Amino acid sequence: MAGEPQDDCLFCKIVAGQVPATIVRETETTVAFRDINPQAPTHVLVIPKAHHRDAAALAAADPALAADVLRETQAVADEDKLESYRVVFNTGAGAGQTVWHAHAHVVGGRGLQWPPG
Ligand code: IU
Repeated sequence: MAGEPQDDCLFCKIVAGQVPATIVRETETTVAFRDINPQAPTHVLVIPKAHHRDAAALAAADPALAADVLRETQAVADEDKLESYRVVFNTGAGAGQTVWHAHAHVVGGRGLQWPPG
């Protein structure tokens, strides 16, 4: 069911404290942790604690929670003192999504090219 923890979901396990992660921020509804394979000096993932398979499903099921995630991307950028940064929601396998629990990548701390690959 949407929002319920999934046994086979790595990010649900991070939320539950069953898989270690370098957590940088936590709120009642979200967790932010450093990506295990960083693509930039700052590469943090912001996730809702509730399980939703991708950003589109999250926004459809719980717009307030989607807003919480977005607000936390700004908080992460502030914490790492980033003047500019990129927020990415890879949505679908063709866009590079590999973990099926909605997450925002906050990437910064170096120059970023556009368009992305
Ligand atoms: P993607 O947008 O679904 O491809 O992003 C998943 C990210 O999760 C990716 O950048 C991984 O490096 C990251 N990640 C992680 O931080 N910790 C893990 O244990 C695993 C993946 I598996």
